[in-house]
Amino acid sequence: MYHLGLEEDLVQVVDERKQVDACVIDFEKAFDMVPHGTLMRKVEALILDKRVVEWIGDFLRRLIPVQFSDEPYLEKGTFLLYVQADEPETSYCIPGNVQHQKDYSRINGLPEGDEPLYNPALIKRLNFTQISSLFSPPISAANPGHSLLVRPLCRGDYDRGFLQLLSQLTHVGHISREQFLGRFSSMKACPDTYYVTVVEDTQTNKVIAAASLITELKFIHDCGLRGRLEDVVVNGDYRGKQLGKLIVMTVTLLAKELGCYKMSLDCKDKLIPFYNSLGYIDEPGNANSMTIRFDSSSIFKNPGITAKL
Ligand code: 16G
Repeated sequence: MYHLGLEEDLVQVVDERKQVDACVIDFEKAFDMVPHGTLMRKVEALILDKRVVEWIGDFLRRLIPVQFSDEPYLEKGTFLLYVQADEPETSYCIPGNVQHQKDYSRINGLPEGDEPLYNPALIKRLNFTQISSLFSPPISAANPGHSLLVRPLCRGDYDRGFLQLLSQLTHVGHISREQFLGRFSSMKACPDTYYVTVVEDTQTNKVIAAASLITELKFIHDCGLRGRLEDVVVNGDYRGKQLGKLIVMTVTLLAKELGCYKMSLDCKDKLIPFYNSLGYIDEPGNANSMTIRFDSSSIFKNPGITAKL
């Protein structure tokens, strides 16, 4: 097997009139969600050369090395596999490229051609059945309701009203497209840390709810992972559709899925009953959240501050 880093190499193979069949394998599904026996039975049911089937079997048993994608819009675990039917032992595995972005978006239910902040497959695998009693009528991240889509924040959400939505929560400021994209890239450059999640109304192409999970690496708790729930907001026009519960529980289940040992939040006092109803509690003797603000207007007004910071 050869790893081809350049599209030109593939073009060359085609130029040499060798047959090249292409298929996309999603590692997450292949390795983590689908029993390999079932997957192989499905592969065997396809009309493929026997050696191709054997090659995929070897591949699933990790007997064949695989190069993961370096492309910024493709998550680790998504790559393109070219299996040459007459010579499967010389099949190719290459990172996806820009041409495949549209397919990637379609497969993952993202706005066409857009880039997600994190792997959308993580949302799809969340198990809402364990919290089904919270929702009436039943909804989940996979089935949030007519024309609604729960997904990671995407670059294009600058134009889908994400910042205007956040301004219903607190001060946002005037953020240019460049600033937004720069911050998005910075978040994306911190692997496995920022999980900004949104609900989109696909009829209006507007982001109408959002919540963020931020994970924090710890030394304590056996080098554990702590989750923080931040920036929860639902567009006022969409209240009464259980979207607050939905977006909070989506990132809460995500924190659990990612192995966080706890998830915590700060909120306005009036929202305490809402978060209590979702399982968040003021732990006895451990329920304080304190703040020091560094904006010049308020820092010296905090009682008790005697030294200049
Ligand atoms: C709320 C938010 C917090 C956000 C803050 C903004 C939740 C659970 N909490 O406390 O994430 O950062 O409001 O308020 O969404 P600020 O502008 O006063 O910092």
